[in-house]
Amino acid sequence: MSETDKKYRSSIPLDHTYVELAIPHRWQMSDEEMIRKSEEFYDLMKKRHTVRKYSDRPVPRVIIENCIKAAGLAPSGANHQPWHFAIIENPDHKQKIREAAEEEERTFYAGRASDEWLGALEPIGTNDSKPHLTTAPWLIVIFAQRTGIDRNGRKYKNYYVNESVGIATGFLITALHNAGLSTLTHTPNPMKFLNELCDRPATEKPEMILVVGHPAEDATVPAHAKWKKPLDEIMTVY
Ligand code: IYR
Repeated sequence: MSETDKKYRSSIPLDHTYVELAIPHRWQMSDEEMIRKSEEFYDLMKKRHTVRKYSDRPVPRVIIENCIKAAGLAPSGANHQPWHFAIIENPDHKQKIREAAEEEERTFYAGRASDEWLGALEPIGTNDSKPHLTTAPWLIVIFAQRTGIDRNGRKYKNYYVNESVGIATGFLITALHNAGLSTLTHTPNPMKFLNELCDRPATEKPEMILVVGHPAEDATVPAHAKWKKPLDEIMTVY
């Protein structure tokens, strides 16, 4: 096994055996209780906004760890859990990420993006300046693992990688919001520089940077972001 494979191998058991367990947890709720819980969760999620301006108030690492543990519970293709979360608090490291991201963004906003794309971003008010990448206390770089290396050094394939990482990211954003934190899903384009800056192998694809912290005193949200499609537009009853 190469040193790189050794470094990135996973503890995944790949012995292809099927074992059944009694269901480990079962809710015992009345319909009324379930209705109330669904309403309460909707109210909680209505309070989530993407925040682009952060205070430098520190956030204890244990909160980030707990939220990543929750994200790690997400369902995934064949339960391969094809994700890795690089968490960054070090100011020099955040500065390096900011510089590389801003360099990519400058070319994006200066013409690499189509006029249609830039037009779509106008109501969001984004540009190539990304100060939140250094002011927010934590950056979480989310990597998708297209393949993995098992403990014996054998390469294996992952399945439904985008879907799995998308679901885990949703869990993570929800867990951070529930813990009283704000986030920004930031997608510099392209993002290959993150492999080198986070020391992750080429088999992993950086999906996004999640900026995590508390909003700055003068933080605002774009009015456009508070428009949500009504239920009858996002749902059809058959
Ligand atoms: N990556 C750029 C552009 C961007 C693209 C979309 I689609 C957004 O919803 C927001 C921004 C940036 O982060 O500025």
